[in-house]
Amino acid sequence: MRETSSQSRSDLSELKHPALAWAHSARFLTTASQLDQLPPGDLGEIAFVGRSNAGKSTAINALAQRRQLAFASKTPGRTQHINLFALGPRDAPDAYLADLPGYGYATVSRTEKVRWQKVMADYLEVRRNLNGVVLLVDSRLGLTPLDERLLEFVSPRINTGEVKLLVALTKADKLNRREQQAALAAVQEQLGARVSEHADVGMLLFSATKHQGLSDLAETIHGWVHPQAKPPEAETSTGEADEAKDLPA
Ligand SMILES: Nc1nc2c(ncn2[C@@H]2O[C@H](COP(=O)(O)OP(=O)(O)OP(=O)(O)O)[C@@H](O)[C@H]2O)c(=O)[nH]1
Ligand SMILES: [Mg+2]
Repeated sequence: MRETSSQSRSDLSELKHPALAWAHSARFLTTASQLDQLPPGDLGEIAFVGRSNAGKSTAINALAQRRQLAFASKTPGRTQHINLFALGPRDAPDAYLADLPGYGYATVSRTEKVRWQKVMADYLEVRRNLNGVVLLVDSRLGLTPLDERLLEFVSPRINTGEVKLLVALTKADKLNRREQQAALAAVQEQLGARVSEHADVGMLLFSATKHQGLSDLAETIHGWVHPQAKPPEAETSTGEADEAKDLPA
């Protein structure tokens, strides 16, 4: 398991970070309340999953550099559908990004919860073009039993290496340095018990407000869908961790 440890405010210039420029191309494609409404899986797909309020939509907005591309809200449970975004050149998209509904939202009815759990489990198990999962976890809460349950759904595919996993510890701006390190260590220990040697699993601290971890997040997901691409060059000179380099070709 790797930790992507760039914690300083990154130099976010697109020239230095082709993966960020790619992430900025994200645009809304479609929304689906059932799996059969999703477009055929012709392109690699990256799913953003996590508890309600963990910061999924905010992270997508930060990647896209758009305030309201994905609907972020103070009211948990706002993302009720699978929202799909396209990435890459306008005339030749090369990946999909999926914002999945958050779980653990208390006031949703039991019937709704069960229905959504089924949709999520099915999505994670059967969506063939799924390349990677970004699991967003509030850094103040760590991995909760619901997150572990979600990992159970997808871990068979993670353990064969078919699907990659990145755990992003969100809202890191709310923690001091020592608390951030403790949060990373706790999640690392919990994940360690779950993943096989074939799994491609990473984790990073993330703050949408401070842009912490943003370029590393972009580079990781870019590497998942462009495994053959050369890692972006310039950031080696900034001394930042280069997640994409570590990925298998
Ligand atoms: N301080 C801080 N607040 C954040 C950060 N990311 C998200 N938030 C806040 O957390 C709240 C929830 O964020 P969302 O992005 O809507 O969460 P979500 O995971 O999409 O939630 P659902 O759609 O309900 O599943 C919002 O008020 C955001 O402004 C962060 O990095 N730092
Ligand atoms: Mg959301």
